[in-house]
Amino acid sequence: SNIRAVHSYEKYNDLDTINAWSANIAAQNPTLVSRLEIGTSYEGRPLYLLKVGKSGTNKNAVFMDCGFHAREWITPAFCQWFVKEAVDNYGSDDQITDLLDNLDVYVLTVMNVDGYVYSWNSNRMWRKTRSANKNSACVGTDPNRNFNAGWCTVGASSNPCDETYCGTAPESEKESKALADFIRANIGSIKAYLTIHSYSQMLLFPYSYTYALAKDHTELNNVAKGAVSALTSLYGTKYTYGPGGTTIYLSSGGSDDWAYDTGIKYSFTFELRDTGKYGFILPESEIVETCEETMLAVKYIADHVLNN
Ligand code: ING
Ligand code: ZN
Repeated sequence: SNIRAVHSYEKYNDLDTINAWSANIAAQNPTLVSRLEIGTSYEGRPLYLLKVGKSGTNKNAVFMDCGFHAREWITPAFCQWFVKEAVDNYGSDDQITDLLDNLDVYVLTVMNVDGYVYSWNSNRMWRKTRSANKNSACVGTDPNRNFNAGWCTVGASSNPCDETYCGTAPESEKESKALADFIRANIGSIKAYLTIHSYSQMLLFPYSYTYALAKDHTELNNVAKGAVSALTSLYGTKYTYGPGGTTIYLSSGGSDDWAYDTGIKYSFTFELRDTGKYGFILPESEIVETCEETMLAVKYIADHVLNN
């Protein structure tokens, strides 16, 4: 249909609705939000990045992405919610105001745009990108196995028909390459990398491609502990936290491990609600609570970045 749905923060929005929303929120809040295009997807869709923050010189930044995996619909909903909270509360809430005066937050609301559209129109459980694979009828690469961090060594597949297919090389996917290129171009200012997935209720940090502890393990563990405690304080939602390899499973080519090895110390993967009752098909009735509690964890991490 060519009739665009009305945007709502309390519902899942399709990609056209999200793109119209992002254009609008930037136009309505020009001193706080701007929209950049960091590349295009395999199927030619723009990859829009929102830059959220008060203009200033030499600001540090946090990069946050949602929608790596197509079916994880709660995650683009959270990225939209984050931007809403920023524009609604800047100037009235001291914590948000301080954060946005001193940090820019780059928000990639839907990383895997082609997969997201496919999950709306054809297969609700789609995970990967939608790129064609040579000599195979199977479509797509797992974008979270497609980064240069122990690439395709463990917990990833070299078979294009598998859900964890690592692709033909690190950053073989246009979406991964665009994200990595943007981070490399801004490596001096980006101090934190947050990648939002679902489900499992976990806060993960490097490493996932090895059991070796990260150089900053103790600090990352303390930050994760504080962030989880903030999240749980709102509705009692229980989260586990720790290195990806031991907390969820060993897997290589993840964007958080790549960001960490590229020099971004505060690199975290969120696994939002729930723990499996609804899984990827989290009901819309849980969007508001999920976003409210996750905001507390993200603000906790951003505060830590600001003060360290
Ligand atoms: N989970 C992540 C996945 O890509 C993960 C877990 C995190 C793997 C960090 C590697 C690095 O499998 C989901 N739900 O996608
Ligand atoms: Zn995921």
